[in-house]
Amino acid sequence: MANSSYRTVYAFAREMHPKTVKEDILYGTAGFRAKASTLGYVMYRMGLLAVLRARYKRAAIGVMITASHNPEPDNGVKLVDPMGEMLEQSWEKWATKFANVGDDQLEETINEIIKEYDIPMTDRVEIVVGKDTRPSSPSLSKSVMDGVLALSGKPVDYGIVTTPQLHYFVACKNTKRVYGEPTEEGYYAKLTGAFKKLRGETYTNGKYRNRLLYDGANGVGAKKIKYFQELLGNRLKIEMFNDAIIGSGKLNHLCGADHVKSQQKFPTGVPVESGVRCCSVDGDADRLIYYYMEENNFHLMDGDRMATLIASYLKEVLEKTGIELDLGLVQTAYANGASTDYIAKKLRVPVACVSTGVKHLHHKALDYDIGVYFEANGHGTVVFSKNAKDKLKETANDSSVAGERRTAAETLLNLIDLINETVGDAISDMLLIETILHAKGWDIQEWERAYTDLPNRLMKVTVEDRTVITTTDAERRCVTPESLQPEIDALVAKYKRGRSFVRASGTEDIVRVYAEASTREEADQLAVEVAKKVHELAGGTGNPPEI
Ligand code: NG1
Ligand code: ZN
Repeated sequence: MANSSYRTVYAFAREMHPKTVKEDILYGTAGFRAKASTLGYVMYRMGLLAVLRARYKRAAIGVMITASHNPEPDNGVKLVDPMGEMLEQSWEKWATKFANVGDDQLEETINEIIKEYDIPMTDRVEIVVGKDTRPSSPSLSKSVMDGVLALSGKPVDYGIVTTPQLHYFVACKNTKRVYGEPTEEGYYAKLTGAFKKLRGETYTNGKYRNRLLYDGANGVGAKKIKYFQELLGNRLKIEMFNDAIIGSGKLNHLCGADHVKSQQKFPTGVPVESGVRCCSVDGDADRLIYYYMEENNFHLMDGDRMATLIASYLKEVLEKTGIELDLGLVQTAYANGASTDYIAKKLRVPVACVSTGVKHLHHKALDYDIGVYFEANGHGTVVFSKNAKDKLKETANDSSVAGERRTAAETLLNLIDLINETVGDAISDMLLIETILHAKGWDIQEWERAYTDLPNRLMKVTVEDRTVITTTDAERRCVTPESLQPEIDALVAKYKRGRSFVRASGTEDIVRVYAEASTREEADQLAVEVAKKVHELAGGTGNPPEI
Protein backbone atom coordinates (compact mmCIF):
# COMPACT_ATOMS: atom_id res chain seq x y z
CA MET A 1 0.00 0.00 0.00
CA ALA A 2 3.03 2.29 -0.11
CA ASN A 3 2.81 5.51 -2.10
CA SER A 4 -0.90 5.75 -1.59
CA SER A 5 -2.53 9.09 -1.60
CA TYR A 6 -3.49 10.60 1.72
CA ARG A 7 -4.83 13.89 0.33
CA THR A 8 -7.46 14.26 3.05
CA VAL A 9 -4.62 14.36 5.55
CA TYR A 10 -3.15 17.40 3.85
CA ALA A 11 -6.53 19.04 3.28
CA PHE A 12 -7.45 18.62 6.92
CA ALA A 13 -4.06 19.93 8.01
CA ARG A 14 -4.24 22.98 5.76
CA GLU A 15 -7.81 23.89 6.65
CA MET A 16 -8.08 22.95 10.28
CA HIS A 17 -4.65 22.38 11.83
CA PRO A 18 -2.04 24.33 9.87
CA LYS A 19 1.51 24.32 11.16
CA THR A 20 1.90 27.67 12.87
CA VAL A 21 5.34 27.38 14.41
CA LYS A 22 8.57 27.49 12.42
CA GLU A 23 11.01 26.28 15.07
CA ASP A 24 11.51 22.54 15.32
CA ILE A 25 10.38 20.77 18.46
CA LEU A 26 11.74 17.53 19.89
CA TYR A 27 9.90 14.48 21.23
CA GLY A 28 11.73 14.20 24.55
CA THR A 29 11.48 12.08 27.69
CA ALA A 30 8.03 13.52 28.36
CA GLY A 31 6.80 13.69 24.75
CA PHE A 32 6.14 17.20 23.43
CA ARG A 33 5.59 20.09 25.81
CA ALA A 34 5.02 23.76 24.95
CA LYS A 35 2.63 26.66 25.34
CA ALA A 36 -0.81 25.16 24.67
CA SER A 37 -1.68 27.78 22.04
CA THR A 38 1.13 26.49 19.77
CA LEU A 39 0.23 22.81 19.90
CA GLY A 40 -2.85 22.32 17.67
CA TYR A 41 -0.98 21.02 14.62
CA VAL A 42 1.29 18.85 16.78
CA MET A 43 -1.76 17.13 18.26
CA TYR A 44 -3.27 16.52 14.82
CA ARG A 45 -0.03 14.94 13.66
CA MET A 46 0.26 12.77 16.78
CA GLY A 47 -3.23 11.50 15.94
CA LEU A 48 -1.89 10.47 12.54
CA LEU A 49 1.21 8.86 14.00
CA ALA A 50 -0.82 6.97 16.60
CA VAL A 51 -2.87 5.31 13.82
CA LEU A 52 0.31 4.31 11.98
CA ARG A 53 1.84 2.92 15.17
CA ALA A 54 -1.38 1.05 16.01
CA ARG A 55 -1.55 -0.52 12.55
CA TYR A 56 2.11 -1.49 12.74
CA LYS A 57 1.72 -3.07 16.19
CA ARG A 58 -1.79 -4.39 15.38
CA ALA A 59 -2.91 -3.07 18.74
CA ALA A 60 -4.58 -0.11 20.42
CA ILE A 61 -2.27 2.85 21.07
CA GLY A 62 -2.78 5.64 23.62
CA VAL A 63 -2.46 9.39 23.31
CA MET A 64 -2.32 11.42 26.53
CA ILE A 65 -2.72 15.17 26.50
CA THR A 66 -1.02 16.72 29.51
CA ALA A 67 1.90 18.87 30.57
CA SER A 68 2.11 17.12 33.94
CA HIS A 69 3.58 19.46 36.57
CA ASN A 70 4.07 22.42 34.20
CA PRO A 71 2.02 25.61 34.70
CA GLU A 72 -1.59 25.68 33.52
CA PRO A 73 -1.01 27.57 30.19
CA ASP A 74 1.33 24.80 28.95
CA ASN A 75 0.24 21.53 27.47
CA GLY A 76 1.81 18.44 25.94
CA VAL A 77 1.26 15.08 24.37
CA LYS A 78 2.75 11.62 24.60
CA LEU A 79 2.04 8.32 22.93
CA VAL A 80 1.47 5.13 24.89
CA ASP A 81 2.54 1.75 23.47
CA PRO A 82 0.43 -1.47 23.52
CA MET A 83 1.43 -2.81 26.94
CA GLY A 84 0.96 0.62 28.50
CA GLU A 85 4.63 1.53 28.19
CA MET A 86 6.09 4.77 26.84
CA LEU A 87 6.49 5.00 23.06
CA GLU A 88 9.42 2.84 21.91
CA GLN A 89 12.53 4.97 21.61
CA SER A 90 13.14 4.16 17.93
CA TRP A 91 9.81 5.85 17.08
CA GLU A 92 10.60 9.09 18.90
CA LYS A 93 12.45 10.30 15.82
CA TRP A 94 9.28 9.73 13.80
CA ALA A 95 7.26 11.73 16.29
CA THR A 96 9.80 14.54 15.96
CA LYS A 97 9.72 14.30 12.18
CA PHE A 98 5.90 14.28 12.03
CA ALA A 99 5.77 17.36 14.23
CA ASN A 100 8.25 19.36 12.20
CA VAL A 101 7.57 18.73 8.48
CA GLY A 102 5.57 21.29 6.49
CA ASP A 103 1.85 20.66 5.94
CA ASP A 104 2.54 19.82 2.30
CA GLN A 105 5.10 17.17 3.31
CA LEU A 106 2.76 15.22 5.55
CA GLU A 107 1.53 12.90 2.83
CA GLU A 108 5.08 12.07 1.79
CA THR A 109 6.14 11.46 5.41
CA ILE A 110 3.22 9.09 5.91
CA ASN A 111 4.23 7.15 2.81
CA GLU A 112 7.82 7.05 4.02
CA ILE A 113 6.94 5.46 7.36
CA ILE A 114 4.49 3.02 5.73
CA LYS A 115 7.25 1.90 3.41
CA GLU A 116 9.93 1.62 6.08
CA TYR A 117 7.79 -0.55 8.37
CA ASP A 118 5.58 -2.15 5.75
CA ILE A 119 2.51 -0.94 7.64
CA PRO A 120 -0.82 -2.49 6.59
CA MET A 121 -3.16 0.46 6.08
CA THR A 122 -6.49 -1.30 6.29
CA ASP A 123 -7.00 -2.18 9.97
CA ARG A 124 -9.54 -0.07 11.80
CA VAL A 125 -7.40 0.47 14.87
CA GLU A 126 -8.43 1.99 18.18
CA ILE A 127 -6.67 5.06 19.53
CA VAL A 128 -7.29 5.61 23.22
CA VAL A 129 -7.32 9.33 24.00
CA GLY A 130 -7.18 10.95 27.43
CA LYS A 131 -6.57 14.45 28.76
CA ASP A 132 -5.82 16.31 31.97
CA THR A 133 -7.85 19.22 33.40
CA ARG A 134 -6.10 22.05 31.53
CA PRO A 135 -8.59 24.43 29.85
CA SER A 136 -6.71 23.91 26.56
CA SER A 137 -7.04 20.11 26.69
CA PRO A 138 -10.54 19.69 25.11
CA SER A 139 -9.64 21.50 21.90
CA LEU A 140 -6.25 19.79 21.69
CA SER A 141 -7.93 16.44 22.20
CA LYS A 142 -10.25 17.25 19.30
CA SER A 143 -7.17 17.93 17.13
CA VAL A 144 -5.75 14.50 18.04
CA MET A 145 -9.05 12.86 17.09
CA ASP A 146 -9.13 14.72 13.77
CA GLY A 147 -5.72 13.19 13.03
CA VAL A 148 -6.99 9.74 13.96
CA LEU A 149 -10.06 10.13 11.74
CA ALA A 150 -8.03 11.50 8.83
CA LEU A 151 -6.34 8.09 8.58
CA SER A 152 -9.57 6.18 9.31
CA GLY A 153 -8.61 5.12 12.82
CA LYS A 154 -11.17 4.86 15.61
CA PRO A 155 -10.70 7.38 18.44
CA VAL A 156 -11.87 6.15 21.84
CA ASP A 157 -12.31 9.19 24.07
CA TYR A 158 -11.81 8.57 27.79
CA GLY A 159 -12.21 12.26 28.62
CA ILE A 160 -10.41 13.59 31.68
CA VAL A 161 -8.23 10.88 33.22
CA THR A 162 -4.88 10.64 34.99
CA THR A 163 -1.88 9.69 32.85
CA PRO A 164 -1.54 6.31 34.62
CA GLN A 165 -5.25 5.58 34.08
CA LEU A 166 -4.73 6.02 30.35
CA HIS A 167 -1.72 3.66 30.42
CA TYR A 168 -3.88 1.15 32.28
CA PHE A 169 -6.73 1.36 29.71
CA VAL A 170 -4.32 0.70 26.85
CA ALA A 171 -2.81 -2.32 28.63
CA CYS A 172 -6.29 -3.70 29.40
CA LYS A 173 -7.41 -3.39 25.80
CA ASN A 174 -4.34 -5.14 24.45
CA THR A 175 -4.27 -8.00 26.95
CA LYS A 176 -7.87 -9.01 26.24
CA ARG A 177 -8.75 -7.62 29.67
CA VAL A 178 -6.33 -9.89 31.54
CA TYR A 179 -4.84 -6.74 33.04
CA GLY A 180 -8.30 -5.51 34.05
CA GLU A 181 -11.44 -3.93 32.65
CA PRO A 182 -10.62 -1.00 30.33
CA THR A 183 -12.97 1.38 32.14
CA GLU A 184 -12.60 3.86 34.98
CA GLU A 185 -14.84 1.64 37.11
CA GLY A 186 -12.58 -1.32 36.30
CA TYR A 187 -9.55 0.63 37.44
CA TYR A 188 -11.13 1.70 40.74
CA ALA A 189 -12.47 -1.79 41.38
CA LYS A 190 -9.09 -3.42 40.76
CA LEU A 191 -7.16 -1.07 43.05
CA THR A 192 -9.68 -0.78 45.87
CA GLY A 193 -10.42 -4.52 45.75
CA ALA A 194 -6.76 -5.35 46.30
CA PHE A 195 -6.43 -2.66 48.98
CA LYS A 196 -9.35 -4.07 50.96
CA LYS A 197 -8.00 -7.61 50.80
CA LEU A 198 -4.56 -6.50 51.92
CA ARG A 199 -5.67 -4.32 54.79
CA GLY A 200 -8.47 -6.47 56.14
CA GLU A 201 -10.82 -5.02 58.72
CA THR A 202 -8.21 -3.47 61.01
CA TYR A 203 -8.00 0.18 60.14
CA THR A 204 -5.12 1.16 62.40
CA ASN A 205 -2.14 -0.89 63.48
CA GLY A 206 0.63 -0.05 65.98
CA LYS A 207 1.72 3.51 65.27
CA TYR A 208 -0.15 3.59 61.96
CA ARG A 209 -3.20 5.87 61.77
CA ASN A 210 -5.58 5.69 58.79
CA ARG A 211 -5.69 9.45 58.21
CA LEU A 212 -3.92 11.11 55.32
CA LEU A 213 -3.90 14.72 54.08
CA TYR A 214 -3.88 14.71 50.27
CA ASP A 215 -2.89 17.59 47.98
CA GLY A 216 -4.57 17.16 44.56
CA ALA A 217 -2.48 19.95 42.90
CA ASN A 218 -5.81 21.44 41.67
CA GLY A 219 -5.72 18.87 38.88
CA VAL A 220 -7.06 15.51 37.78
CA GLY A 221 -5.61 13.82 40.87
CA ALA A 222 -8.10 15.81 42.96
CA LYS A 223 -11.05 14.79 40.77
CA LYS A 224 -10.22 11.09 40.77
CA ILE A 225 -9.36 10.65 44.43
CA LYS A 226 -13.06 11.20 45.21
CA TYR A 227 -13.90 7.74 43.88
CA PHE A 228 -11.35 6.24 46.26
CA GLN A 229 -12.71 8.25 49.18
CA GLU A 230 -16.14 6.83 48.44
CA LEU A 231 -15.05 3.25 47.86
CA LEU A 232 -12.66 3.07 50.81
CA GLY A 233 -14.68 5.01 53.39
CA ASN A 234 -13.16 4.79 56.85
CA ARG A 235 -10.57 2.23 55.81
CA LEU A 236 -8.46 5.17 54.70
CA LYS A 237 -9.60 8.65 55.64
CA ILE A 238 -8.26 10.73 52.77
CA GLU A 239 -8.73 14.43 53.46
CA MET A 240 -8.43 16.16 50.14
CA PHE A 241 -7.13 19.69 49.53
CA ASN A 242 -6.43 21.76 46.42
CA ASP A 243 -9.39 20.88 44.23
CA ALA A 244 -9.96 24.21 42.47
CA ILE A 245 -12.40 24.30 39.57
CA ILE A 246 -11.07 23.76 36.06
CA GLY A 247 -9.65 26.95 34.58
CA SER A 248 -8.92 28.63 37.91
CA GLY A 249 -5.26 29.00 36.90
CA LYS A 250 -4.25 27.21 40.09
CA LEU A 251 -3.10 23.91 38.58
CA ASN A 252 0.27 23.01 40.17
CA HIS A 253 0.47 26.56 41.52
CA LEU A 254 2.39 26.55 44.83
CA CYS A 255 1.22 22.97 45.32
CA GLY A 256 1.59 19.49 43.88
CA ALA A 257 4.41 16.94 44.02
CA ASP A 258 6.89 18.87 41.90
CA HIS A 259 6.50 22.07 43.91
CA VAL A 260 6.89 20.25 47.23
CA LYS A 261 9.94 18.28 46.08
CA SER A 262 11.79 21.08 44.32
CA GLN A 263 11.00 23.82 46.85
CA GLN A 264 11.26 21.45 49.84
CA LYS A 265 8.23 23.26 51.21
CA PHE A 266 4.73 22.55 52.44
CA PRO A 267 2.18 23.22 49.67
CA THR A 268 -0.32 26.01 49.93
CA GLY A 269 -3.88 24.99 50.83
CA VAL A 270 -3.00 22.04 53.09
CA PRO A 271 -3.36 22.72 56.84
CA VAL A 272 -0.15 22.25 58.80
CA GLU A 273 -0.70 19.71 61.57
CA SER A 274 2.39 18.63 63.45
CA GLY A 275 3.46 15.05 62.74
CA VAL A 276 0.53 14.27 60.40
CA ARG A 277 1.22 12.30 57.22
CA CYS A 278 0.61 14.28 54.01
CA CYS A 279 1.09 13.54 50.32
CA SER A 280 1.01 15.50 47.07
CA VAL A 281 0.43 14.29 43.51
CA ASP A 282 1.37 16.25 40.38
CA GLY A 283 -0.90 17.71 37.68
CA ASP A 284 -1.51 14.41 35.88
CA ALA A 285 -1.15 12.21 38.98
CA ASP A 286 1.84 10.13 37.94
CA ARG A 287 4.15 11.45 40.67
CA LEU A 288 3.79 11.23 44.42
CA ILE A 289 5.65 12.80 47.34
CA TYR A 290 5.06 12.28 51.08
CA TYR A 291 5.97 14.77 53.80
CA TYR A 292 5.17 16.06 57.27
CA MET A 293 5.91 19.00 59.56
CA GLU A 294 7.25 18.66 63.06
CA GLU A 295 8.41 21.48 65.33
CA ASN A 296 8.41 23.77 62.32
CA ASN A 297 10.74 21.46 60.44
CA PHE A 298 9.72 20.18 57.04
CA HIS A 299 10.41 16.47 56.38
CA LEU A 300 10.31 15.18 52.81
CA MET A 301 9.82 11.54 51.82
CA ASP A 302 10.74 11.40 48.14
CA GLY A 303 10.97 8.71 45.47
CA ASP A 304 14.11 7.21 47.06
CA ARG A 305 12.26 6.73 50.34
CA MET A 306 9.27 5.15 48.66
CA ALA A 307 11.52 2.83 46.66
CA THR A 308 13.36 1.64 49.76
CA LEU A 309 10.17 1.13 51.75
CA ILE A 310 8.56 -0.84 48.93
CA ALA A 311 11.66 -2.93 48.20
CA SER A 312 12.19 -3.79 51.86
CA TYR A 313 8.57 -4.88 52.26
CA LEU A 314 8.52 -6.93 49.05
CA LYS A 315 11.72 -8.63 50.15
CA GLU A 316 10.23 -9.45 53.55
CA VAL A 317 7.07 -10.98 52.06
CA LEU A 318 8.99 -12.77 49.30
CA GLU A 319 11.19 -14.48 51.89
CA LYS A 320 8.08 -15.81 53.61
CA THR A 321 6.87 -17.42 50.37
CA GLY A 322 10.05 -19.51 50.15
CA ILE A 323 10.14 -18.79 46.40
CA GLU A 324 13.45 -17.88 44.77
CA LEU A 325 12.96 -14.74 42.69
CA ASP A 326 15.38 -11.95 41.99
CA LEU A 327 14.38 -8.61 43.34
CA GLY A 328 16.20 -5.48 42.20
CA LEU A 329 15.91 -1.74 42.53
CA VAL A 330 16.60 0.84 39.84
CA GLN A 331 17.55 4.46 40.49
CA THR A 332 19.10 7.38 38.62
CA ALA A 333 22.18 9.38 39.57
CA TYR A 334 19.83 11.86 41.33
CA ALA A 335 19.03 9.28 44.01
CA ASN A 336 20.44 10.32 47.35
CA GLY A 337 23.71 8.50 48.10
CA ALA A 338 22.41 7.55 51.55
CA SER A 339 19.49 5.69 49.96
CA THR A 340 21.80 3.79 47.61
CA ASP A 341 24.01 2.75 50.55
CA TYR A 342 20.99 1.68 52.56
CA ILE A 343 19.61 -0.45 49.72
CA ALA A 344 22.91 -2.13 48.92
CA LYS A 345 24.29 -2.58 52.44
CA LYS A 346 21.29 -2.85 54.78
CA LEU A 347 18.54 -4.22 52.57
CA ARG A 348 21.01 -6.21 50.50
CA VAL A 349 18.97 -5.72 47.38
CA PRO A 350 20.89 -5.29 44.10
CA VAL A 351 20.68 -1.70 42.90
CA ALA A 352 21.19 -0.43 39.35
CA CYS A 353 21.70 3.13 38.13
CA VAL A 354 20.40 4.26 34.73
CA SER A 355 20.03 7.52 32.79
CA THR A 356 17.32 10.02 33.72
CA GLY A 357 13.90 9.33 32.21
CA VAL A 358 11.22 6.89 33.21
CA LYS A 359 11.62 4.76 30.11
CA HIS A 360 15.21 3.89 31.10
CA LEU A 361 14.18 2.93 34.62
CA HIS A 362 11.22 0.87 33.45
CA HIS A 363 13.32 -0.95 30.87
CA LYS A 364 16.03 -1.87 33.39
CA ALA A 365 13.47 -2.96 35.99
CA LEU A 366 12.24 -5.60 33.54
CA ASP A 367 15.60 -7.40 34.01
CA TYR A 368 14.44 -8.59 37.43
CA ASP A 369 11.60 -10.90 38.49
CA ILE A 370 10.51 -8.08 40.75
CA GLY A 371 11.88 -4.71 39.64
CA VAL A 372 11.25 -1.64 41.79
CA TYR A 373 12.07 1.69 40.19
CA PHE A 374 11.67 5.30 41.27
CA GLU A 375 13.01 8.66 40.27
CA ALA A 376 13.86 10.85 43.27
CA ASN A 377 11.07 13.21 42.12
CA GLY A 378 8.45 10.58 43.00
CA HIS A 379 7.73 8.82 39.72
CA GLY A 380 7.98 5.07 39.96
CA THR A 381 6.36 1.67 40.25
CA VAL A 382 7.12 -2.05 40.46
CA VAL A 383 7.12 -4.54 37.58
CA PHE A 384 6.75 -8.31 37.97
CA SER A 385 7.95 -10.93 35.45
CA LYS A 386 5.68 -13.65 34.12
CA ASN A 387 7.89 -16.12 35.95
CA ALA A 388 7.23 -14.31 39.23
CA LYS A 389 3.47 -14.26 38.67
CA ASP A 390 3.35 -17.93 37.66
CA LYS A 391 5.37 -19.09 40.66
CA LEU A 392 3.32 -17.01 43.08
CA LYS A 393 0.05 -18.37 41.69
CA GLU A 394 1.38 -21.91 41.84
CA THR A 395 2.37 -21.55 45.49
CA ALA A 396 -0.85 -19.78 46.50
CA ASN A 397 -2.93 -22.56 44.94
CA ASP A 398 -0.89 -25.54 46.15
CA SER A 399 -2.65 -27.05 49.17
CA SER A 400 0.45 -29.10 50.04
CA VAL A 401 2.40 -25.91 50.75
CA ALA A 402 2.56 -24.64 54.35
CA GLY A 403 -0.15 -22.09 55.22
CA GLU A 404 2.26 -19.26 55.99
CA ARG A 405 3.99 -19.57 52.63
CA ARG A 406 0.66 -19.62 50.79
CA THR A 407 -0.59 -16.55 52.65
CA ALA A 408 2.60 -14.68 51.75
CA ALA A 409 2.18 -15.66 48.08
CA GLU A 410 -1.42 -14.41 48.19
CA THR A 411 -0.26 -11.14 49.73
CA LEU A 412 2.18 -10.65 46.87
CA LEU A 413 -0.51 -11.44 44.30
CA ASN A 414 -2.77 -8.82 45.89
CA LEU A 415 0.10 -6.34 45.90
CA ILE A 416 0.52 -6.96 42.16
CA ASP A 417 -3.15 -6.03 41.69
CA LEU A 418 -2.70 -2.89 43.77
CA ILE A 419 0.26 -1.76 41.67
CA ASN A 420 -0.07 -0.12 38.25
CA GLU A 421 2.74 -1.93 36.50
CA THR A 422 2.44 0.08 33.30
CA VAL A 423 3.83 3.36 34.67
CA GLY A 424 4.31 5.33 37.89
CA ASP A 425 0.84 6.00 39.31
CA ALA A 426 0.54 8.46 42.19
CA ILE A 427 -2.75 7.07 43.51
CA SER A 428 -1.76 3.42 43.22
CA ASP A 429 1.64 4.21 44.80
CA MET A 430 -0.12 6.04 47.63
CA LEU A 431 -2.35 3.03 48.32
CA LEU A 432 0.74 0.81 48.27
CA ILE A 433 2.67 3.00 50.72
CA GLU A 434 -0.37 3.16 53.01
CA THR A 435 -0.68 -0.62 52.86
CA ILE A 436 2.97 -1.14 53.77
CA LEU A 437 2.94 1.38 56.63
CA HIS A 438 -0.26 -0.29 57.90
CA ALA A 439 1.30 -3.77 57.68
CA LYS A 440 4.44 -2.64 59.48
CA GLY A 441 2.50 -0.60 62.06
CA TRP A 442 4.63 2.46 61.26
CA ASP A 443 3.96 6.16 61.35
CA ILE A 444 5.78 8.42 58.90
CA GLN A 445 8.51 9.20 61.46
CA GLU A 446 9.34 5.50 61.79
CA TRP A 447 9.56 5.23 58.01
CA GLU A 448 11.98 8.17 57.93
CA ARG A 449 14.26 6.52 60.50
CA ALA A 450 15.55 3.96 57.96
CA TYR A 451 18.38 6.29 56.86
CA THR A 452 19.38 9.96 56.90
CA ASP A 453 19.53 11.76 53.57
CA LEU A 454 22.82 13.38 52.64
CA PRO A 455 22.38 17.14 52.16
CA ASN A 456 22.19 17.86 48.44
CA ARG A 457 21.80 20.71 46.02
CA LEU A 458 20.52 20.89 42.45
CA MET A 459 21.55 23.88 40.32
CA LYS A 460 20.95 25.06 36.77
CA VAL A 461 23.62 26.59 34.54
CA THR A 462 22.76 28.32 31.27
CA VAL A 463 25.22 27.74 28.45
CA GLU A 464 25.40 28.69 24.79
CA ASP A 465 24.79 25.12 23.59
CA ARG A 466 23.95 22.47 26.15
CA THR A 467 24.72 19.60 23.74
CA VAL A 468 28.45 20.24 24.32
CA ILE A 469 27.95 18.35 27.59
CA THR A 470 27.97 14.62 26.95
CA THR A 471 28.09 11.92 29.61
CA THR A 472 28.66 8.23 30.20
CA ASP A 473 28.17 5.67 33.01
CA ALA A 474 24.44 6.47 33.49
CA GLU A 475 25.22 10.20 33.34
CA ARG A 476 27.56 10.00 36.30
CA ARG A 477 30.67 11.00 34.34
CA CYS A 478 31.14 13.78 31.86
CA VAL A 479 32.90 12.95 28.57
CA THR A 480 32.91 16.39 26.90
CA PRO A 481 34.15 19.08 27.34
CA GLU A 482 37.14 16.85 28.06
CA SER A 483 38.65 19.05 30.73
CA LEU A 484 35.50 19.13 32.87
CA GLN A 485 35.42 15.69 34.55
CA PRO A 486 38.99 15.92 35.97
CA GLU A 487 38.02 19.29 37.48
CA ILE A 488 34.84 17.81 39.00
CA ASP A 489 36.86 14.90 40.42
CA ALA A 490 39.31 17.31 42.03
CA LEU A 491 36.49 19.35 43.61
CA VAL A 492 34.60 16.29 44.87
CA ALA A 493 37.78 14.92 46.48
CA LYS A 494 37.84 17.91 48.85
CA TYR A 495 34.53 16.97 50.49
CA LYS A 496 33.57 14.25 52.93
CA ARG A 497 31.01 11.98 51.24
CA GLY A 498 31.14 14.33 48.27
CA ARG A 499 29.51 13.37 44.97
CA SER A 500 28.66 15.53 41.99
CA PHE A 501 27.72 15.15 38.34
CA VAL A 502 26.52 17.33 35.49
CA ARG A 503 24.25 16.63 32.51
CA ALA A 504 22.25 18.50 29.91
CA SER A 505 18.56 18.59 30.80
CA GLY A 506 16.23 16.75 28.42
CA THR A 507 13.31 19.08 29.14
CA GLU A 508 14.86 22.56 29.59
CA ASP A 509 17.60 24.45 27.79
CA ILE A 510 20.02 24.24 30.72
CA VAL A 511 22.75 22.09 32.26
CA ARG A 512 21.89 20.52 35.61
CA VAL A 513 24.45 20.25 38.38
CA TYR A 514 23.87 17.87 41.29
CA ALA A 515 26.04 17.79 44.41
CA GLU A 516 25.85 16.08 47.78
CA ALA A 517 28.15 16.09 50.80
CA SER A 518 28.06 15.43 54.52
CA THR A 519 26.81 18.91 55.52
CA ARG A 520 24.38 21.44 54.04
CA GLU A 521 27.12 24.08 53.63
CA GLU A 522 29.47 21.66 51.92
CA ALA A 523 26.79 20.38 49.52
CA ASP A 524 25.93 23.98 48.57
CA GLN A 525 29.57 24.89 48.15
CA LEU A 526 30.41 21.85 46.05
CA ALA A 527 27.41 22.54 43.80
CA VAL A 528 28.49 26.13 43.22
CA GLU A 529 32.10 25.21 42.57
CA VAL A 530 31.07 22.60 40.00
CA ALA A 531 28.51 24.97 38.45
CA LYS A 532 31.23 27.60 38.05
CA LYS A 533 33.46 25.07 36.27
CA VAL A 534 30.59 24.20 33.91
CA HIS A 535 30.06 27.89 33.22
CA GLU A 536 33.77 28.37 32.55
CA LEU A 537 34.43 25.28 30.43
CA ALA A 538 31.12 24.70 28.62
CA GLY A 539 30.37 28.17 27.26
CA GLY A 540 28.30 29.64 30.09
CA THR A 541 26.06 32.61 29.39
CA GLY A 542 25.00 35.31 31.85
CA ASN A 543 26.64 35.67 35.25
CA PRO A 544 28.64 32.81 36.77
CA PRO A 545 26.53 30.83 39.28
CA GLU A 546 26.40 31.83 42.94
CA ILE A 547 24.91 30.21 46.04
P1 NG1 B 1 15.52 16.66 32.86
O1 NG1 B 1 15.02 18.03 32.54
O2 NG1 B 1 16.04 15.88 31.69
O3 NG1 B 1 16.48 16.68 34.01
C1 NG1 B 1 13.29 16.18 34.28
C2 NG1 B 1 13.50 15.44 35.57
C3 NG1 B 1 13.39 13.95 35.29
C4 NG1 B 1 12.09 13.60 34.58
C5 NG1 B 1 11.91 14.49 33.36
C6 NG1 B 1 10.61 14.27 32.63
C7 NG1 B 1 15.04 15.96 37.42
C8 NG1 B 1 16.43 16.26 37.84
N1 NG1 B 1 14.84 15.72 36.12
O4 NG1 B 1 14.28 15.79 33.36
O5 NG1 B 1 13.52 13.26 36.50
O6 NG1 B 1 11.01 13.68 35.45
O7 NG1 B 1 12.03 15.88 33.72
O8 NG1 B 1 9.52 14.83 33.24
O9 NG1 B 1 14.12 15.95 38.25
ZN1 ZN C 1 3.32 13.99 35.82
